[in-house]
Amino acid sequence: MSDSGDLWPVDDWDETAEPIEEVESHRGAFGDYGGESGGLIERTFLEKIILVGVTLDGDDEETHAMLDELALLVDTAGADAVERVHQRRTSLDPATYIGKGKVQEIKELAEAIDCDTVVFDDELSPGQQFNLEKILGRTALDRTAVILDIFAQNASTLEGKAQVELAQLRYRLPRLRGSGRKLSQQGGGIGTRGPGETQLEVDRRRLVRRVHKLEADLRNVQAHRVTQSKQRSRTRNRAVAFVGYTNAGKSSLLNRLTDADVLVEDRLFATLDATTRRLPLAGGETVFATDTVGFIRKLPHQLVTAFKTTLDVVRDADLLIHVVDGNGPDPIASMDAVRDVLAEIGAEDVPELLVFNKSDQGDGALALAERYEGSVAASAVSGHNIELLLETVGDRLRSMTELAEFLIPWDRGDVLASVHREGQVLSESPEESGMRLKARLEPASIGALRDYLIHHDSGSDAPAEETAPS
Ligand SMILES: Nc1nc2c(ncn2[C@@H]2O[C@H](COP(=O)(O)OP(=O)(O)OP(=O)(O)O)[C@@H](O)[C@H]2O)c(=O)[nH]1
Ligand SMILES: [Mg+2]
Repeated sequence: MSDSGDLWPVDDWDETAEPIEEVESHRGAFGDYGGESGGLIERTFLEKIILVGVTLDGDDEETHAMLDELALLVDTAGADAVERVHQRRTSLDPATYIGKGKVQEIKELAEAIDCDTVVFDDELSPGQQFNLEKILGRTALDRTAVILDIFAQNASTLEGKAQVELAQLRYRLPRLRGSGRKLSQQGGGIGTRGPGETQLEVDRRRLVRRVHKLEADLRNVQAHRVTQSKQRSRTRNRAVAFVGYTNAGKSSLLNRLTDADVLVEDRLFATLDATTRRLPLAGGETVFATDTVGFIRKLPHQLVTAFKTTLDVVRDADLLIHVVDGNGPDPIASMDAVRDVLAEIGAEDVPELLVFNKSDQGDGALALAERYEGSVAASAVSGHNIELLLETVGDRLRSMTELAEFLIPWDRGDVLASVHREGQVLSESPEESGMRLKARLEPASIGALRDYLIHHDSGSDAPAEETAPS
């Protein structure tokens, strides 16, 4: 076994260090990071994977639940999780994540069962990954790499592909050094042996250039979106966004409500691209409803930032329909994970309507709906409570606005335009001194227009907010 003296120094990327010897070979291609836009996993055979989880201060049960989920991720990525290794520690080893003795144990296990790759449930630092691969003699990956791989497989549109590639590159760049010679050959078809430092520098420069190109492309997409949403706000249709844990049933609900025909699959991260449809509500008004990418615990930060353009629609929504699998393994933990990501993208203040989906599958969804006031238990598959859901969405949106009546002088076309822009105009009648109109507006907009206000009905029919579980 190598002692830690041979390992990559943690947090110390010595540019002049000798290129490492290639690790003894293994079949696994799971960790080969693909080409410039490819996935991370070679699927010419079903790779055998060992999963590794560490319990720090939580309980073991939580770690095992995370490992269950990791096994599902590995399965979705197209490999086979055959063994699990679990360790309790008071802190993570900065050089090898788990203890060195445990690493040795995993190496022996991997040899015994002829496993190709070891996947760790937390993001490994580049140094940890390098050291683990060196000791284990096989690919060491983390949860982030597996999630990135699934995203790469599922990306279909140009924007989705660009976002995933950007996330992958941001993940790869700091690791180029750590994987040394091996990666500089595989990083995109250079293909010659023994490239050493110079080749690494070439690779790195090439990847950085590519990152800049993708960032610029995505900025263009975003600029286009902003123009579109400005056009939309002129007609002022309100917008709701479906958010939630992956596989909760967001796309199924959008399909059920709008004939959206979005791909629904019993697989993680089936949806990557946002799809927007008109959703007619019970009261006759129409809102825009957008289906979005699913979230997961420990969602890679690289993905959250790369998907910024897609996720802007969440931050800008008037209401989030937070879909929870009411019969999933740990609905509360998944809700917390979703809220963490919402906070990360700056959407924590957007009002949220909780929907406990899959009520056809068991009592979980109904029990949760009782516990969270204002929430709805429903089923996208059986149609249970779909009408109630539509009504609740309408009520929640209306509760955010108030009815007001204005008289706007003829010479204030700008004010008239701003009422149209900011609210929903219900009626307009021309009078001698100006235009009289009734509109629904948010209280702040009404405040700004108070000089022209002739009647204001602030009696709000707002339903109670969700309350925390008792
Ligand atoms: N029994 C039951 N299954 C459902 C329900 N809603 C969705 N599903 C199933 O759950 C799985 C995931 O559904 P999707 O609509 O793709 O879930 P999603 O939230 O869009 O998932 P991602 O896009 O992967 O994040 C599919 O197999 C659906 O058929 C429901 O109300 N009841
Ligand atoms: Mg979906």
